[in-house]
Amino acid sequence: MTLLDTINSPKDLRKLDRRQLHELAGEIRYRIIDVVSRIGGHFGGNLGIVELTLALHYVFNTPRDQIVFDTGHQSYPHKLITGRRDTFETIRMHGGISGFCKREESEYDVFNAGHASTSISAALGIAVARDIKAENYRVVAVIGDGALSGGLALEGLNQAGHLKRKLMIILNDNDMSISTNVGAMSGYLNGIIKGQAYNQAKDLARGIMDRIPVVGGKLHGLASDMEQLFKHMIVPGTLFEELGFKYLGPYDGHDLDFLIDLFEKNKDYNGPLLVHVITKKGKGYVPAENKPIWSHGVTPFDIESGEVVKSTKSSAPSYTAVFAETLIELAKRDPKIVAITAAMPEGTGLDKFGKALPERTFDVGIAEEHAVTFCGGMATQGMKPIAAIYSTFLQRAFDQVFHDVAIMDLPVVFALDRGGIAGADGPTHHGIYDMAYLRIFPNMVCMAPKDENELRHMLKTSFETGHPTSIRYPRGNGFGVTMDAELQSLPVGKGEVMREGEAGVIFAIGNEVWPSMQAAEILAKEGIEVAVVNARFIKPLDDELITKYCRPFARVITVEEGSLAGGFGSAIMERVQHLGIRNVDFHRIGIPDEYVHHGAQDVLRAQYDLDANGIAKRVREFLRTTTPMSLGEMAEEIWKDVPEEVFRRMHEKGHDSDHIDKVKKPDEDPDLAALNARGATLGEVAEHLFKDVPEEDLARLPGSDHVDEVVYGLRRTATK
Ligand SMILES: Cc1ncc(C[n+]2csc(CCOP(=O)(O)OP(=O)(O)O)c2C)c(N)n1
Repeated sequence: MTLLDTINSPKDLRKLDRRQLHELAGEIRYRIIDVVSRIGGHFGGNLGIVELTLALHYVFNTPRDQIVFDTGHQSYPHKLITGRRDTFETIRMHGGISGFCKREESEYDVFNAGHASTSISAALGIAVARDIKAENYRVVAVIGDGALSGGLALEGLNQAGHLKRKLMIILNDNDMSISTNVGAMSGYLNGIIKGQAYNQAKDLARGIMDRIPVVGGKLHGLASDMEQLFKHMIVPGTLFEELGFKYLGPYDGHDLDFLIDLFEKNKDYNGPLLVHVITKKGKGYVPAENKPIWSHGVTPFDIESGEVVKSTKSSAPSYTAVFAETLIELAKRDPKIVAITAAMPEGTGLDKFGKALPERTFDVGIAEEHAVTFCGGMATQGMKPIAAIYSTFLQRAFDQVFHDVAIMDLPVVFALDRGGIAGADGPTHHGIYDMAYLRIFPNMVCMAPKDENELRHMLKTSFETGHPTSIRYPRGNGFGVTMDAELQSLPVGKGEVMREGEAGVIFAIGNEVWPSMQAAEILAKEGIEVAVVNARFIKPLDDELITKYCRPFARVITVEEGSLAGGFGSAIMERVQHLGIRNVDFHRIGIPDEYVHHGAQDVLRAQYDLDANGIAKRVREFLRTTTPMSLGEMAEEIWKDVPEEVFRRMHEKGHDSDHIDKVKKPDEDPDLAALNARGATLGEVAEHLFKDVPEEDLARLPGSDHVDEVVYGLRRTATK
């Protein structure tokens, strides 16, 4: 039995002595290395925060005292000692525990996260609520130096320094974001750390002066003035203190005993306190210490060698890699192209771009809002900026897309990686809202490639639209399709017919096009032929294709890896309505009104019927169980514009009553009922209704829209 096995909550932790705590730290580290090496996950940050987490839970009275972890990717040690030791092996798996803090999961998880830079604002909110309720507990925010680069964190600091509430902020500084941390704040923190040598010299000098008898005190005062001067010269400002915080640090964040004493001494400091600790990403596992960028989030690896276990999955190139290579190709030809990332060079592929064209690559830190406005500024000067930002993180910059780009119709390109279901990171990371939140802005062009080859052409096209343009593509590998050597410009707002079929039409977008094609093939084997359209564009939509396939009484299925609310399917429905086409029956496949849990992409896609089998099942059910309208309504619709006079003439000729009666009472016609039951096509229904009407009368019916429909339906049936 290990010590960790005895820790069911921080209460058990508090029973341990210091020596045992050290032992526990080792066990926690080992447990994380063991589990993450097998199932992957966030890694380096977790190894770096073991001592800090133990010291916090040891000193603070959790869960009454509230600890808010920023982003939450570094919460594994916290999870292990707050009741999730036995489920730890399920972390990030479907049905397992989350890789981030989640209130639904534990009373120790104070505030849900996944996106960075929220902890200070959330903790301040908690502290203010505490004060209003006149309660008395402690609030701690734990934030990394990377997350501190986010504007939101600075906004939180700004108010916290002003409000002066009792709030401890722990800056966990490992000099790393996912990549090396960037920006002036990062430089400032480095300056403080370098200033440590000065602090030590200062302490030494103080000690010497104190030992000089009598004049020691005076000298000390003089030294204190000198110290301020010296400090401002060597330490680059005391920013936090000037913002209203008491600043303590920098300290060694792996010195467990020291941290415990420090927190014990300062836990009741009555005001905003910033404790700056220095940690090492990957601490205690040499390959992770040596490769901190790799260690941030890992796939399974061999513990002995630290080598990544090669995946047996698709050898097709990843969308990210194709994006990066194509962008380099385009930028080499066009000196105006500049690429911007918000702290995600590796994730977006811009690390490669940065190596090829460093002077045209900008990492702005975790600052998506700034990234977008920065792009807007560049676009006003004729540059062609492309912001490569994960779909979910661009949500941060919704207003900047609107206010600093779209409303000025600036040609900024948004390359949205991780569009769709992102996988193990879960609800905070799925990129399922971008189609809904971008297509609403006038001037936007929004596209999604069906595969990695089309991504190349779309990327070229995106720089030619002259408008703000988004391309969304999924996490992971492409379909392994043949890649065209030459880049092509795609006609904006034009879709592509992939397949014809009479029973219905699937309008699919992005990575759902090929699964829709596979679904159509599954259905074809059952005798159900559906057409498939690759829409390519969410905006503008292809009116010609919509008019052709969304005829009255057509059965239209839309498929998207995105939210149904406001998404691609909604866009098609809106357009059909706008074009004045009536009586189209829709069925939309996508993400319903709920948050998608974490889990493997294929598992989640299957759950939402977004794989070939799921699409085929949904189309089959839709075609079988529905008709666009009830037969009675349909017949009424068909006959609605036929003038009374024609009815009368048909009646006089004596060959109408039967079927007109049937039309009036369709439910009494067993043949119609049978047609209804098997989900017959409009053509089949029309043929049945008209079967007794002689050719000459058909010819005499007025050429109204509805009659055209009937004739069109008859023709389609005839050509089957
Ligand atoms: C808004 C937002 N943008 C980007 C990310 C991706 N991301 C996750 S962790 C991280 C780096 C965080 O660095 P830091 O806070 O220093 O924590 P560390 O991993 O170094 O401990 C980034 C950029 C995110 N989670 N949220």
